[in-house]
Amino acid sequence: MDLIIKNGTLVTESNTYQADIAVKDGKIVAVGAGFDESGAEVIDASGLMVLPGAIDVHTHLAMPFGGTVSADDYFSGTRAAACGGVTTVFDYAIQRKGSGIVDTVEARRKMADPDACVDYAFHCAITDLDGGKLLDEFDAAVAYGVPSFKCFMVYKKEGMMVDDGTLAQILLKSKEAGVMTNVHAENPDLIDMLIAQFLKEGKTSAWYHYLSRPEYVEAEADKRAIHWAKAMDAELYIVHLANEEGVDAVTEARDAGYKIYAETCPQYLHFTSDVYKREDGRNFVCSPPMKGQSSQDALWEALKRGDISTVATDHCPFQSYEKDWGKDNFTKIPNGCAGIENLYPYILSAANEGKITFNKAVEVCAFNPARLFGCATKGALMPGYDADIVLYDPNKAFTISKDNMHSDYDHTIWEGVSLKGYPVKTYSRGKLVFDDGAFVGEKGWGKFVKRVSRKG
Ligand code: DUC
Ligand code: ZN
Ligand code: ZN
Repeated sequence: MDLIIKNGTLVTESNTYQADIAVKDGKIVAVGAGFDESGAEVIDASGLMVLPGAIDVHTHLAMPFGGTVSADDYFSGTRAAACGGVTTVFDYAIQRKGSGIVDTVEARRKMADPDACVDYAFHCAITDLDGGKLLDEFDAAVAYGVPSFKCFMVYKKEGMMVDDGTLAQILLKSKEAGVMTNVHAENPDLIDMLIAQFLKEGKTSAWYHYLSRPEYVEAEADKRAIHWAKAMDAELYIVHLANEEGVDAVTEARDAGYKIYAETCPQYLHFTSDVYKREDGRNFVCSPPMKGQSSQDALWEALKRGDISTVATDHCPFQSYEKDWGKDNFTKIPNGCAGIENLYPYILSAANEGKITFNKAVEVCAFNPARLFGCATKGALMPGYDADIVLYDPNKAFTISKDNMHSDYDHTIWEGVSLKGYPVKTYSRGKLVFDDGAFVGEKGWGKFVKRVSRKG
């Protein structure tokens, strides 16, 4: 045995119990008691919770966007992930006109491989089907280990948006190929109309970012995507769901038996649109924007009932000077916020405060992401699974500051937020990568996760 974690309280998506974990060659080999300790490193986890590492299925590392590139690359982003108990990071590889799916993913994989500190995977965002040719590549992408694609229903000017016809074709082909279709759902025409109106009226503060993308802008696109998925009887995963009407539409479709899944993000669970009235409101600009209190309440309720399946971050930070480009014009603010290091601590703190159970926290941050996106050996503490393990101290108080984070950004929307409990150790395939506040991992340790398709 290489490592034995003993005397801890194991928390899975369905169970909480006392047990020891034995690790060999990066894998969990046994869960129980009375293991032979000879030659093994033995960690006493008395008073700690032992959890599967989180899986952040939504990040944008080194992403060219908004006239710049997001502040965390594959090294700093995955270093921060490790320090927040995230042991697998899913990034979005954006396909561009003229490129294939596998080529697109391989190019990003080349960037990630020498840098990643924890394991990583990609979804491919398809922006152009090349007259249908890309549909013929779905099977090859699945065989390569990428069984999930994204459609942006916005970002027309940025050349990333797909129209309804393209979305419908992708949904149909995805069903056949065992692919999960992810959508960023907002209505581009409504956004353009509202932006034009506000700029004409000289309304340029960050508050108008929210008002140009209010609840109904997101809800319309959620409902449209759900409509198409239902009509095709295809699976659909709505990323960063943030509005109440969308939650209701997802719930209704799920109640009727459709395979519709939703993700939300910690920022939507914690902040409301009021942040855009603040002097530093531009720092909170992301799309979709934070919404009103009733949407936030609906998100928590849906999370508790199981109509929101995952929590992920949409981690896409920009530096203060870049956010400042939009001080006098909200349309010039690069969209995106930090979150990769805050995901698990935030959701676990919510559990520690009694808002949800610890089992639910593990379910939405580790178990469901692994199952929905085909990580066959991740998201659970069971023999044969990767030893991606977090030790969590429920009694450790922690206040988030950019100075105790491990990203490359110079500010965070989470500054000053206090948490009850905090991870104290993270293991990635049995290797200690985070220890009591410090990153102790290794650049290049992270491996590409070859995922299995929705067909198994
Ligand atoms: N939204 C953001 O805020 N940033 C990156 C991409 C996105 O959809
Ligand atoms: Zn998005
Ligand atoms: Zn995103």
